[in-house]
Amino acid sequence: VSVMLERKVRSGVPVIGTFVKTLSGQTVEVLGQSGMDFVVLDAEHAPFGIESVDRALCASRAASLDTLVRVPNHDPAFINSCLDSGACGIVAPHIRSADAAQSIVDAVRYDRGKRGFSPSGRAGRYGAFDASAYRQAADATNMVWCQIEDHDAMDRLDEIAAVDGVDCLFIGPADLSLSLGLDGQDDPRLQDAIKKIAAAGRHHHKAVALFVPSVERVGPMLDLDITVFVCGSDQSLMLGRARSVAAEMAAL
Ligand code: 3PY
Repeated sequence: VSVMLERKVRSGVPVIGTFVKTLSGQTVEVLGQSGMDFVVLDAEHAPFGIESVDRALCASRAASLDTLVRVPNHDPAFINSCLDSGACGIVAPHIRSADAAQSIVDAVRYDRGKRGFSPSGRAGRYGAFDASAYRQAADATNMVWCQIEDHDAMDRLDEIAAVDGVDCLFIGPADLSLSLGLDGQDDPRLQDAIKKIAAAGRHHHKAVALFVPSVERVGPMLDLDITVFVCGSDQSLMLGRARSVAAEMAAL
């Protein structure tokens, strides 16, 4: 059970992480040496199943790296398995209503009475953690990040942000711009939507996160009280650096 990331996110200290799309524990171990605050295993857009999620979470535990899982859908059984294996939070894609947000909270928090309880996984230290202490610690620290990336979610920002147990509104700019019918992410209408989501987060005292392709985009977002950033992925970081090495070589 991780305490650090939940505290940082709640207190508004700016944090940065990246998506992990490669199904290898070593990738997570390497990123554990990077100084990043967290990683998100991307089971929505990379071929993670529960066994590869489990292996990656074993590596993140060894590397002391806070790790969330972006789940492919809202299936409570998959969410439960990710948390039992030691994820410190769930990133739920395409949250469009308070009901959808509530269903994720119900799948994550034991105190809602719907999540199946097992202290015998990695998160419960294989049963070595006192069961009720584990349950309380899990409820206090496991996070729910709701992705806002659909035009219909824009009409329900307040009701989604108001759901008790939602910790963070995570803006997906690529999907949101597509859903709003915009041509690209530099469209000012996307910036307006980002400002509205940030305002809903501020109003309901919820953290707001944003996917960014590079850190250059972070500065102006801090002024909107957006403090959580997911920057690229293991694969985009590797490709970017490899391309610049190749380009530097070609320029000699
Ligand atoms: C988006 O930009 O739509 C995302 O989901 C971030 O990965």
